[in-house]
Amino acid sequence: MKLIIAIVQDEDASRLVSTLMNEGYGVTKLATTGGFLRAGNTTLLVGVEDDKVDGAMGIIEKVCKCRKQMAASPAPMAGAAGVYVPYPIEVTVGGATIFVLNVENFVKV
Ligand code: 2BA
Repeated sequence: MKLIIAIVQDEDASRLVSTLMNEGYGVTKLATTGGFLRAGNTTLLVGVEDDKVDGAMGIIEKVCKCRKQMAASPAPMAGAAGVYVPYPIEVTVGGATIFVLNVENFVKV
């Protein structure tokens, strides 16, 4: 068994959960925050049998879109007067950041 941890954009989360559930996957949805943008995103936990991993990954790939977002620079440039001024940068977020972990034990009591 595997545990898929998928970090996705909030805009894709609802459709992704519905699609996974409709296809018979169990899903837990967590409200999370990205460290770089400090903006909300969604993390899904999906426990799956080994032969279902590809199916789940295919759904995640199909549903989750890349989007461009503007962000303040993490390390501001020095301004002319010696004041640090953050400058905007464009980042491409998504489709999804996915980790697939081996599950040692799965118990429901
Ligand atoms: P954030 O950390 O808010 O990052 C949002 C987007 O900002 C990233 O999109 C990437 O395009 C950009 N970015 C992140 N760190 C950067 C940096 N040091 N310099 C320049 N640009 C940077 P994604 O790569 O699609 O990541 C989306 C979200 O997935 C991340 O949100 C974070 O919550 C999660 N994530 C990504 N990689 C991760 C990792 N290795 N471990 C844990 N979570 C991760």
